Amino acid sequence: MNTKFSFSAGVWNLNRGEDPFGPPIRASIPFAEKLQKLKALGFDYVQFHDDDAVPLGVSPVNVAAEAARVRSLCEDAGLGVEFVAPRLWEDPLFVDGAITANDAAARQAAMDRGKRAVDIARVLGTHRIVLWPAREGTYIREAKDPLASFDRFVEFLNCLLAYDPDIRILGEMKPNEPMDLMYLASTAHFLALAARTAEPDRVGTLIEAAHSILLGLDPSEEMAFAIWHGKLWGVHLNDQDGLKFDEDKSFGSANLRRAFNIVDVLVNNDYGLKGEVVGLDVKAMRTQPTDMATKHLSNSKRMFERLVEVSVKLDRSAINALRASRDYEGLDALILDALMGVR
Ligand code: XUL
Ligand code: MN
Repeated sequence: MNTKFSFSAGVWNLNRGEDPFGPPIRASIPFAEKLQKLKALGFDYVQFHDDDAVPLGVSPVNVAAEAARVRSLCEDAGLGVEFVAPRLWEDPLFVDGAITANDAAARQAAMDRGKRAVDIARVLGTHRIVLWPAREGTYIREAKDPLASFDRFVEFLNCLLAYDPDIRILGEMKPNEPMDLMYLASTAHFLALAARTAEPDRVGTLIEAAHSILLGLDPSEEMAFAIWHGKLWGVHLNDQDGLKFDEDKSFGSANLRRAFNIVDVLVNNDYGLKGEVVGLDVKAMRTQPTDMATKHLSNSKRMFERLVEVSVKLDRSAINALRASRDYEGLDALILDALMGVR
């Protein structure tokens, strides 16, 4: 059982409130100030996309120096870097996907971009590369050959694994958005693909709660399955109110019991003891003004910590007795009482 956790968030979790239907409505927060805010909120790590850390305009000879400057800013703020994620979805070159694009030149550019992200990660002091394969799917199924696409995934992963012997690749899978039809919609798909790479032991997952929910699955069960494989190397906790767009709501705000089950699985299976971090991929509501647009982070962290207390306090022998007598109504009531602070 582990009850001591480290927390992280991405620089994108302090954003300007833009959405697909409206422009930014909050002032942008300078980078160093974001780090200070995260530290003040009790966070230990920060997460980056490759170009959050080193903009694409920086010439290749200066990438390492710029990454070193970012590392010192993080160190000055008292934060470590949890991971770097190559942003393989924005460049017009990746319009048809990066890893699975039909155009070989785009696939080569994706590998080059992935290697650049590894270079940045090395300087920032992390061996975790998170891969959210955003455009690796299709709008219509006839557009790509699925078997060739799976081969291309393996080729991409093998390329990065060969490039650096220390990195770990964490697939963060999502079933839809921005694409209608994604390849490898679930964690289980990615784990099955990982087994076909050159080094399966270096390919694992980061599971985002909202992504599991969008898939119609329970996140705690997806996380348990990854833990069972020894491959839950990161989490993005948040909440999601049904099958809509990816909402990134504060953790526990839509379904408290689902959040409890996530925490309970992490607590009871030693998540964190090998350096795994609790990431909170939450967005402030668009209505929040700048000075109040950190409460999504503090509320999510507090919710996690309170649910750890609930998990620790649960009467496990009572639970075992209720399981043994198959009194699942009694078990249901015990959990609901615990969540309401009654037991
Ligand atoms: C997308 C998402 C990303 C990844 C990092 O839904 O969650 O922010 O976490 O690329
Ligand atoms: Mn995420």
